[in-house]
Amino acid sequence: MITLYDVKSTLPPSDPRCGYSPFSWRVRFVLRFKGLSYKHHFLEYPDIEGAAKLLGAAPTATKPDGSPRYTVPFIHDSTTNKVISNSFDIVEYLDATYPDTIKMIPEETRLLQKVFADMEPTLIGQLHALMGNAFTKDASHLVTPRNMEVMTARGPLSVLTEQEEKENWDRIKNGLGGLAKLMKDEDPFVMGKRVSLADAAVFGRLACIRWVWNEETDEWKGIMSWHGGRWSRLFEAYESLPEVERYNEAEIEA
Ligand SMILES: N[C@@H](CCC(=O)N[C@@H](CS)C(=O)NCC(=O)O)C(=O)O
Repeated sequence: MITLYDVKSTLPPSDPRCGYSPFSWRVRFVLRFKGLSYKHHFLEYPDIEGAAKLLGAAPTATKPDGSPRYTVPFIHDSTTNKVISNSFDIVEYLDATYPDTIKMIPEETRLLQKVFADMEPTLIGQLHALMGNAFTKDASHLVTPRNMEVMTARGPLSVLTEQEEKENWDRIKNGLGGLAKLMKDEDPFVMGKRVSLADAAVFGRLACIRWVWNEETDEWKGIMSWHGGRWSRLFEAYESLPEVERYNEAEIEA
């Protein structure tokens, strides 16, 4: 069984919106398309480094002081006893280890997938300011107090004027619109008819938006209608597949 380590939020794991990290959402998208079951384990920010070190998950970046930064997602695969961190490396590992499942980094597209995955946040537009602003208001209840403490210790959360909020949403709409323009209208996925990691990257960002702006909000309804409803079809493609996530409420509460 694969265990996926993710950031904890206050939503119960059984809530389909539960999921904080766009990078973990990439892996969840891939696991569902592959039909691989996984156990979802949630950590608060202060516990990520300890859990990663205990399992032997490698750091994925460096902090400003030069020390290693440990991040989620990382996975432990009990079948192979391997521990892998970094969403791209996890997907590459899953492709190699489960060759009978759909390849998310198709042959000879490794570099292209990597460039797309790395570029995705700038391609679509940064969510940072919008999310910070939401966390100072209606969405504050989504973040656990310990996570909030870490986030605010790193710098004050953005407070945006209505005009700035609008500009930030426009940037996201234009980013996604630019991508939509490059795709053929009839093609559901970045590579055309074939799903790949690039779609997981787009989906991950949108799933993170849906965590903060739920289905009832004008923001989410807007996104689902943008660009001919293309992004709602991406969600339908994911949601039409059988659920592969397993969670244990008792463990989550512990
Ligand atoms: N390149 C990494 C990025 C992962 C990442 O930035 N994860 C964030 C959550 S969205 C994290 O774990 N941050 C922990 C921290 O900053 O202390 C990947 O693709 O997996």
